[in-house]
Amino acid sequence: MAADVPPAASRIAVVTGASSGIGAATARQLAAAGYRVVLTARREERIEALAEEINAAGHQAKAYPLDVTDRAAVEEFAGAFRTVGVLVNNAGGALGADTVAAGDPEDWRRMYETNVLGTLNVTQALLPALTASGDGTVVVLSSTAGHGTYEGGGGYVAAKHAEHVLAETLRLEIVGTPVRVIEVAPGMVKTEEFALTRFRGDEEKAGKVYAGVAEPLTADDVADTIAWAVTRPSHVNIDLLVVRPRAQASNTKVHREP
Ligand code: 8X3
Repeated sequence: MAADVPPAASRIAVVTGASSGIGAATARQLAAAGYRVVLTARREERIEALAEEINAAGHQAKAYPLDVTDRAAVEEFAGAFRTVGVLVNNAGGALGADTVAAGDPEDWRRMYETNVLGTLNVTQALLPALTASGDGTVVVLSSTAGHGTYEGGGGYVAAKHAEHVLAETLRLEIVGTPVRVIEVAPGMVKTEEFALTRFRGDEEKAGKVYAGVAEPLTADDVADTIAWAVTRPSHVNIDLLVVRPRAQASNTKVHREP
């Protein structure tokens, strides 16, 4: 870290989609690692409760309700910070598993908006504060769906590929500034909401995603990789970290016990 970097100021970590799953787990782990965590998500009650939990554990967290697709709200949010050390772009998700032939364009649009434009909005808005910290880190939570396709991946695979490209392009463009761009691409992660949201509340379909898989990754497993990548010395840039459960060799090759 450069000598003129104010240590406290470079230790704010903003996490989007912090109301559940990987976002919530990442917020807990970054707080435990010493960051002052700012939790953002649309669901205010959830992030308020998580902030209380983190503060009660002796760490520091604040909740700020935010819809990452609302550009004006994101800009207002960003205006509250002079410097930010870490931004974790986690908000997003999948809607539907239809074929390209049958996919609903509205699902595609919403996935592009939340995953890609959400990441774009928050990253653009906080980039000055990340740069001003003298030691900033942008994390983009993409997915193995951003690195290979599968049948029924449709708009989700397309959006995650776009997020991957956003991370790669940004890294090229800001090289020479004191900001790293880290992409974390998880494979099969069993969280309370991901598959359920994708299948619009259909528990049977959601359950099938993980059927017979002994140990899908947990939100904590992924948060652990994010916290590890973020806490490397500033000159070390983990460009891309792909993490899958042992039972998953590729997007389409998963070992399932009968
Ligand atoms: C989640 C991984 O395989 O459901 O990002 O697309 S997958």
